[in-house]
Amino acid sequence: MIYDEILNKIREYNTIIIHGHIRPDGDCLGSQLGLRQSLRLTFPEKEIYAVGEMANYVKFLGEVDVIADEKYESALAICVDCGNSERLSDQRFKTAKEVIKIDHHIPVDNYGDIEWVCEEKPACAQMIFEFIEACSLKMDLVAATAIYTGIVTDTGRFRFDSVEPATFRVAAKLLELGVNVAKIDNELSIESLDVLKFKGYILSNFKLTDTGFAYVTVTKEVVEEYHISYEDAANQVNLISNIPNYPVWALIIEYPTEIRVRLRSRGPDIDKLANLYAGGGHAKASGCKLLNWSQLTNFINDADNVVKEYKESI
Ligand SMILES: [Mn+2]
Repeated sequence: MIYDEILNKIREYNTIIIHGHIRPDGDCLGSQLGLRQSLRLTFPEKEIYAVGEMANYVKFLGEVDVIADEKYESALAICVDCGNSERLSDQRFKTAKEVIKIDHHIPVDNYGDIEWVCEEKPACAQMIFEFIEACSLKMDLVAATAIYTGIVTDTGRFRFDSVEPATFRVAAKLLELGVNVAKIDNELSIESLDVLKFKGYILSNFKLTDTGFAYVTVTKEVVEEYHISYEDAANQVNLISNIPNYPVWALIIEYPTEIRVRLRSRGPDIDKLANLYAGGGHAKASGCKLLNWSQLTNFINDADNVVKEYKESI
C-alpha cells in the first residue's frame, strides 16, 4: 500500500523537507504547510521543513522555512502538487537522499523514488488529508486550516468538476477540527483596489474568436500600469470563464522573460494543446508558454481547432 510505503520512508529519515511548485497556489502551500504541521506534531524529534516560495494571499497559513544546503545531505524530500521536476520550487530537492512525489497533475516526468499520483483528485491537499488520516498522523487546527485552504482554492470553492463525495467528507472532518470556513473565505476574498481595477481591464479587453475561444492578452506594461503582481494578474483567468459558446479561454500574460498562457476549459481537454507550447497540467486547466507575441496567431488557431473539433463532436 502506498500509504505504508510513504510512512515507512518518513519514519526512516530524521530530516524531511517538503517542496512545492514555483508561483505556488493555495493548494500547493496548503499541502506543504498542512503536511509539515502534521509531521511536526506526530514526530517532534524529527526536523520537518517546508521550503520554496510564499504566496501573499495565503500568508495567514504561516511561513516557509529557509534552510542550509547541508540539510539535504541526509534528507527525504517530499514534493507536493507538482507534475514536473522543472517546475519545483527550490531545485535542491535533487540533492536529497530520496524523493517522494505526491501529486494530482498529469505526470510530465517521474522525478520521485516513490510516487503517489491521483489525477482525479481535485486537490493535492485532499490527498494529504487522506494520507494523514490513513496513517493516523496527528492533526490540529493549523494543519486543518492549511489543508482546507488547499481544497477550497483548488476546487474553486467546491465548484469544479473534479469535486467528489470524498472532498466533502474531508471538508466535514476538517470542520470538526475547528476550521473556520467564513474566516478562510474572508482571507481569500480580500482584494486590493489595484486588482479590482485590473479586473476592469480584463472585462473591457477580452477577445472572442468566431469559433469559440475567448482570450485576453496582458503586456508587461499593463501589469506595471495597474501596479499588480504577476500572480494577481494570472489569478484573474476565470473572469472570462462563463461566456456561452466559449468553452475554452485563456489569459495570456507577458512576464519579464516570457509569455505565459493560463488555459482553461469547461468542454474539450486542453492539456495536449498546452503540451504543444511547452506546457501541461490538467485536462481542463493547463498552462503553457509563447516564445513571442508573433506566436499568438498560431496559438489562437490551434485553440480554435480544439474548440471546433469539440463542437463537432457534441
Ligand atoms: Mn493542486
